[in-house]
Amino acid sequence: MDFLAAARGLLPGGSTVRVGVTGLARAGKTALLTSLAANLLAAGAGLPTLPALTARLAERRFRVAVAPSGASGLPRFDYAAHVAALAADPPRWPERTDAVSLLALDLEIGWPGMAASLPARRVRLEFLDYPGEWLLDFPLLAQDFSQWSAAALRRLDGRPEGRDFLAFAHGLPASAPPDDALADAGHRLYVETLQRLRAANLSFLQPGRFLMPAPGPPPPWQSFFPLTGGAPLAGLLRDRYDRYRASVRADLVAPGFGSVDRLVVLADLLSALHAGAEAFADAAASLRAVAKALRWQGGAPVWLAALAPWWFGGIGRVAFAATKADHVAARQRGNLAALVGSLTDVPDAPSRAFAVAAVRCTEDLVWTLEGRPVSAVRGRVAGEARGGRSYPGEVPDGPPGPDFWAHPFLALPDFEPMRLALGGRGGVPHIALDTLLTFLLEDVL
Ligand SMILES: Nc1nc2c(ncn2[C@@H]2O[C@H](COP(=O)(O)OP(=O)(O)OP(=O)(O)O)[C@@H](O)[C@H]2O)c(=O)[nH]1
Ligand SMILES: [Mg+2]
Repeated sequence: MDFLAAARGLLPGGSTVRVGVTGLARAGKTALLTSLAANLLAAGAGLPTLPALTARLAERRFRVAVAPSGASGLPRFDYAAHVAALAADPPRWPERTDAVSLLALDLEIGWPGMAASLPARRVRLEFLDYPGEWLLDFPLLAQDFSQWSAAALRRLDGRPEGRDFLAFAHGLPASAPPDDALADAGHRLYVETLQRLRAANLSFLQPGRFLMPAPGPPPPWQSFFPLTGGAPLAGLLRDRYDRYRASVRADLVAPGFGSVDRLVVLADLLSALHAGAEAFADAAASLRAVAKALRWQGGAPVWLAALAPWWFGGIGRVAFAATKADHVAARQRGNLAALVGSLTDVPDAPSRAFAVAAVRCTEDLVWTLEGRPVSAVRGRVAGEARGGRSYPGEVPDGPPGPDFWAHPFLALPDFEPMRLALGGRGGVPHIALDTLLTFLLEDVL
């Protein structure tokens, strides 16, 4: 694998490494891609923005440029707009994004020592911004309509967010006809339910495309909802569910996506801890489901690897990363990485857990609280003139037990990004992006 990757880089056209970056809405995908690009470009200009990575390169030549889009059919990641937002005065966070986009960088990596005069290797590094909601559709491929419906309805049982939808579904007579208007009405109520559950900080919400639709007008077969029993309407919903799954499968093998060689799964676990036991359990369940879908790669069900070779066939490395780690003090970040690791074990692929901050907004400080030193962070809270200190509390190093939830946990202020030098050309302050990149690209370097 290492040899092959290196050998491909010797060819005149160079090699391409494609990294999928995924995570649920607000997990931090856009911030991460923007910061990776800014810091790689700055490192290519000789600045020490990614120390762990450049240490691997020793004294070799290293150049980085944003690649031209060529004939690619995928929308481009709008790097210029995102970095301009971070570099503005006052700094702004990048806008929300949806659907898939691609960021491509061209790397030139020279040879060490005596070989330094040989032509440099060229590697195209492609990052694919992929909605995590869509990843949560993979488990549906292994569930038929009645299994999915039973599970989805069970989940809503007794929840206020699902009251209107459940009243509708339970009110349908056994003779309900396969009627478009009925299907549409139920679908609308079900989507509203999912939106309310998301607002209540839940994250294991399926089908993912109901919350993060593919671009373009919604196809009629997307209008379905979970329903048990033998009404003729259920037959129509089953057909539509099957069509939905066929489309998930087709997306997976669409040539535009090509093959993903590496995957980064981002999770905002600090917000989940902050939101409480139920939100955390749900976030943990979605991460486990994703890790489980990846586990299928090497073993059963093999059919999934055959159907979706680009996701499941060739992923060489998987990084699971807890984001926004600048909210907690240095000593807590090891625990945060351990917490992600405890939820995501992928035996068949080299995988590692990280705690990262793509855009570091704080600095560490030691604070004396009731006469005792505690490690805390300090940063500027959005809308406030002065910097504030924050002591967010202890991060557990594994799924927390009932004791943990007895105390309110973690203040998570809305920090403003630090001011950037040179309009972003000096890089973006971060935590551990260099170790993350070094893990992903070890064999390429
Ligand atoms: N403190 C801190 N906050 C961050 C960091 N990264 C992201 N955030 C916060 O999280 C928000 C969401 O980040 P995005 O990068 O837009 O997340 P996304 O996954 O692209 O979200 P969608 O485009 O909505 O799917 C940002 O607007 C920031 O408020 C970070 O490294 N540190
Ligand atoms: Mg985004």
